[in-house]
Amino acid sequence: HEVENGLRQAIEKGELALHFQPIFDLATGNIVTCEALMRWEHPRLGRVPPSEFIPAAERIGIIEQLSIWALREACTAAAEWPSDVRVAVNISPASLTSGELPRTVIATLLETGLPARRLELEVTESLFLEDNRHTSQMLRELQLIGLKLVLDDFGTGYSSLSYLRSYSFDTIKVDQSFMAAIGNSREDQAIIQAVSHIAKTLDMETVAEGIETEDQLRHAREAGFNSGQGFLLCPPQPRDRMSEVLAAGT
Ligand code: G
Ligand code: G
Ligand code: MN
Ligand code: NA
Repeated sequence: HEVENGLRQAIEKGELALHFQPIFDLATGNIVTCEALMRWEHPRLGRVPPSEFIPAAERIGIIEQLSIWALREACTAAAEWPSDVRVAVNISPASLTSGELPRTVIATLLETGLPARRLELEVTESLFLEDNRHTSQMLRELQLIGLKLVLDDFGTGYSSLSYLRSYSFDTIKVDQSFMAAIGNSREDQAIIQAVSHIAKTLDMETVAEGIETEDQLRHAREAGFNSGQGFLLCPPQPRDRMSEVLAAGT
């Protein structure tokens, strides 16, 4: 309960922060996107991981407020970066159900001055609602604004392939569990190659996440992934370090 009660006030008390993790083009080595990752420093409990407080926010019905906060913070930060890399914001599927998201996004882009083409929204596949007309219509509205939609944690949901058919995502981010043991798993190697092939055929980009070793990086490259993210390439960075990270180029 301390988590749930504390979370209700976390925004006002300024306890939430965004960190950013660069995503690199595997062909050029350039940063193409930075993913915003929420951090919460509770005064007594210390750092509470998102895997704990995001589900808590969903339970107590404030996930939409958290998403709006993250969206505004991320767009504000990105508008000040010294290059035109994109910023990716995680959107909990629970925030898709009210139908307000497109309007909120438009208002936030106007307010922060960030061009729509510099925003990506990541939607976690494993929590996706079943084939839902409202959801697919809203996702299309979001794309019409000019931003990109990323299907996050791909391969962990109940019907991964049918999401590709029902919704028009721009990018597939393959779940890091497929990269974890890639070096000695013929199965995982076959899966990431197949996903890469499907994505190319459907005109989608691919991101490999959870790249921690040179070997994993090589497998992602050889499978033809467009970009990669992971501790090997760059861990999540506090917001005030991003200008430096981006100025360093790569
Ligand atoms: O950064 P970390 O590995 O601790 O993040 C754990 C999980 O929390 C990830 O699945 C990530 O998608 C999720 N997460 C991080 N920040 C946000 C956020 O701002 N909104 C939502 N909905 N999820 C987030
Ligand atoms: O939104 P998503 O679930 O994809 O969030 C990515 C999460 O993965 C973040 O919590 C981030 O801190 C974490 N992460 C980033 N790079 C790595 C990595 O190389 N290995 C592992 N295990 N986790 C990572
Ligand atoms: Mn993500
Ligand atoms: Na993910």
